[in-house]
Amino acid sequence: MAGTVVVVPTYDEVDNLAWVVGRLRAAQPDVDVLVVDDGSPDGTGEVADRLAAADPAVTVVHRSRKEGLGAAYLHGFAVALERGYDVVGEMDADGSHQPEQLQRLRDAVAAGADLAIGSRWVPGGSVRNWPLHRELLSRGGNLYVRLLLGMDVRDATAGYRLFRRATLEAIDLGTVRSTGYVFQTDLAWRTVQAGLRVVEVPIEFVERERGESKMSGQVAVESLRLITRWGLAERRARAGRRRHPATR
Ligand SMILES: Nc1nc2c(ncn2[C@@H]2O[C@H](COP(=O)(O)OP(=O)(O)O)[C@@H](O)[C@H]2O)c(=O)[nH]1
Ligand SMILES: [Mg+2]
Repeated sequence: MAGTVVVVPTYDEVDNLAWVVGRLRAAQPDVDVLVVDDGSPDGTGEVADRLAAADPAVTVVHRSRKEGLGAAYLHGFAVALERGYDVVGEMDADGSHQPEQLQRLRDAVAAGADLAIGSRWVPGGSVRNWPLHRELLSRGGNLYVRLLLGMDVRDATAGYRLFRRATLEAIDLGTVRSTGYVFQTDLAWRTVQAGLRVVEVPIEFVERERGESKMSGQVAVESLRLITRWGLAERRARAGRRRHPATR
């Protein structure tokens, strides 16, 4: 089966999920939806089951406990690849990623992107209703990524994405260990290192109006720790290439 599926991870999104899935199905009727719920105590999993019962394009994976965004996506990607989709996406369940803007990402993939990222920090991109501290955290985090990894991606932490199937198959998901939001940077970095094409398209990110953010200090610390480690490894690798240039 060819086609596109968007994976939507949920943890306590009972007031948002039906609204977001409904908008996505209306905006892109040929795109399927795979909800990955980590046993949300607020009943999000049951809402997802009701949506799936009413619409064959919507399916649900239930995980027993909260293991972080990265783990939820890895599970969702494995299911999506197993089902044979040739484009696999990411979208938050809280309305921050507007389903009405998914076409921009689809256009980028159709034009040759191996990974399309809906970016807040390219010209034309923006955030609505974000407190200053979140903007500083996102901009600072992305600056750190660019300084350490030298990766030319403006919004490496963004979670509105479409991957070609071949991209997910090329970046060795079996070795991904990041669990929090640094998972996004991890996958972008793997895609760049694999020599694949990352294209950013501007989006307007809208901060959630209902429910709570799962961003935490622990998530931020994991990001800092891993990006520093990858940056140092990259420096060592570059120095090694300078000392031992490949003979051609
Ligand atoms: N399945 C699952 N989803 C998660 C987890 N952490 C966050 N999410 C979902 O990931 C998306 C982004 O999280 P959110 O709290 O909105 O982060 P923020 O936008 O950075 O404040 C939302 O759809 C969350 O419900 C998790 O541990 N497991
Ligand atoms: Mg959010």
